[in-house]
Formats: sequence, C-alpha cells, structure tokens
Amino acid sequence: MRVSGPSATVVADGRETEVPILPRIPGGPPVAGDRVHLVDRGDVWRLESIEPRATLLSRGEFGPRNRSRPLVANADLLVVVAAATDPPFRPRFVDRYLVAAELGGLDAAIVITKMDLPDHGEELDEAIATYREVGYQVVCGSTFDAAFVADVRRLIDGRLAALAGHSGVGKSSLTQRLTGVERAIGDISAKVGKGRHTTSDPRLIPLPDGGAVVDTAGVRTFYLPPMDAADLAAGFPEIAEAAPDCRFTGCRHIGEVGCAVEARTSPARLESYRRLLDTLK
Ligand SMILES: Nc1nc2c(ncn2[C@@H]2O[C@H](COP(=O)(O)OP(=O)(O)OP(=O)(O)O)[C@@H](O)[C@H]2O)c(=O)[nH]1
Ligand SMILES: [Mg+2]
Ligand SMILES: [Zn+2]
Repeated sequence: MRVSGPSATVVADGRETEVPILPRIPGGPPVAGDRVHLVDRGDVWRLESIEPRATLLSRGEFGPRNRSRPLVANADLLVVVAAATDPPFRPRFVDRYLVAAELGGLDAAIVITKMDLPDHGEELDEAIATYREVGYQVVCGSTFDAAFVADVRRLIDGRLAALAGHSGVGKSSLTQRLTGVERAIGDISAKVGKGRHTTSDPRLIPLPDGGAVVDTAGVRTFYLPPMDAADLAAGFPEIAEAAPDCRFTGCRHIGEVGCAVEARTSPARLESYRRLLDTLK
C-alpha cells in the first residue's frame, strides 16, 4: 500500500500492517502496488521479496546518470491529472506522463480538474480535442462536482489506477472524493514560493466499489525515465501508427523527406515529441 523509508504498509490476510523491509532485496525497494512476500522472523514479519511486476510506472531522476525511479507497480491505468488552470495546463507535461505510461505498460487517460475556475482558453479545448483524436479518454470537471467524480470512477472502472501529475492539480482532493479516505490537501496559494508538495509518498487506497487508486506525490518537473528514440515514438500512439509509412526506415520525424508522421500529427504533439527527442541525445 505504501512504502516509507525502511518500512512498508501491507495488506496481509485482509489486515493492514506495517512491516520492516529487508534491505537490498532484488528488484527493490518495493513501491505501492507491489505484491510481496512476508517471512516470519519470530517477533516480526519482514518483507523479503517482490513478485515480478506486470507494469511499472517510473520517472527519471535529475542528474548526470539519469536513473529511473519506480513510482507505482502493477497499475492497470495511469490517470494523468492536470488542472485547466492554477497551475496552468501544460500539454507537454501531460505528454511526458503519457510516454512514461506506455513505457511502463500501463493504459493512460487524462483527467482535467478546476474547470470551475475562469481563465482557461481555446488552447485547452484544442489540446483536449487532440488527445481525444489520438484515442485517449479525457474527463473534465470540478473535483467538487459529484457528477465529475462519478465520471472518473467510471473511467477507472474497477482497475488499479495511478493518479499522477503536477503538484497542486488536485490528485489528493480527487482521491478523497473517490475513496472517502481523508488525504492531506494543499492550499495552492500558501504553496506558492514555498517549494513544497502536499503529498510526499504514494499511497494505494481501495475504492468502495472495486479497484483502487494510488495518490502519488506531485512534481514540478517530470523527467522521463531513460529510454531510446523507439521507446519515445511508441509513447505517441499516432506517431507509432504513421511511422511505417515514412519514406525512409529509421526516419526520426524531424524534417526528413517523405515523413508520414509530419504530415499526419498535430503540430503540438509533434513539437512535444521533437523536444523530448532532443533531451534523449
Ligand atoms: N477550484 C478548484 N480547486 C480545486 C479542484 N480540485 C482541487 N482543487 C484545489 O487545489 C488545491 C490543491 O489540491 P491537492 O488535492 O492538494 O493537489 P495535489 O495534486 O494532491 O497536490 P500535491 O500533493 O502537491 O501533488 C486545493 O486547494 C484544492 O482544494 C477543482 O476542481 N476546482
Ligand atoms: Mg497530493
Ligand atoms: Zn517520419
């Protein structure tokens, strides 16, 4: 359910308990969503191994070695949460999460909060239309609106969903509305300039009608985990689909003659892909 330094909260025989984690376990440390084995060590059960993961959502770590940090294991779906405004909607940020989902083997969908606030413009509408054309489900509304929360519940549809996105977009607010479990909610105005995030560690919380959500810690920058150009292209489904029609095999879709991707991809998504491609070099 949750990992906090040297210990983890696990569900065993239907009960939540906190157990110590054996240091340096293969594939470790464990993360929320992992299925694990506990071993009886006399006075205490200890978490000593991790089952192979069906999916793994990871992010990159800033630094010269660009390592990958696992965030959530075995989630079926990544719900990229973005706000219509406050913090401003940034499609490139959303795109990075979508790529990370593809790389980790998760389905992805987009949830846009704070539609009750004024000031979101045509750009947002265009972005939503583009994501829908690509094939992503997009659900928009206000976290305070029960119909919106019901839409998100239907989107999750009994699956294990990781909620991820920029700090302050409302992941914890939404988690609280979905699960009925109280979460620490940030005051966005108090946060400005303080450089802190309200949620610090991902936590898995079951949904009343089946499935579960993992409320992850918000970030200000989302670094992609290490990947190559082919992984990146696979993270843009419309690019992956058009690429076989490019004139040259090995086309990188950066202005080559006869590039089918350039002809068929929305300018914003293409720009997003090209910028990310630059960061891989
Ligand atoms: N107006 C409006 N405010 C919202 C909505 N959803 C969330 N908020 C507010 O946004 C602020 C941040 O919400 P949180 O749920 O803490 O955001 P978070 O994504 O969990 O943030 P981190 O834990 O830092 O990643 C709070 O003041 C919420 O009340 C919404 O749909 N409309
Ligand atoms: Mg939070
Ligand atoms: Zn091409």
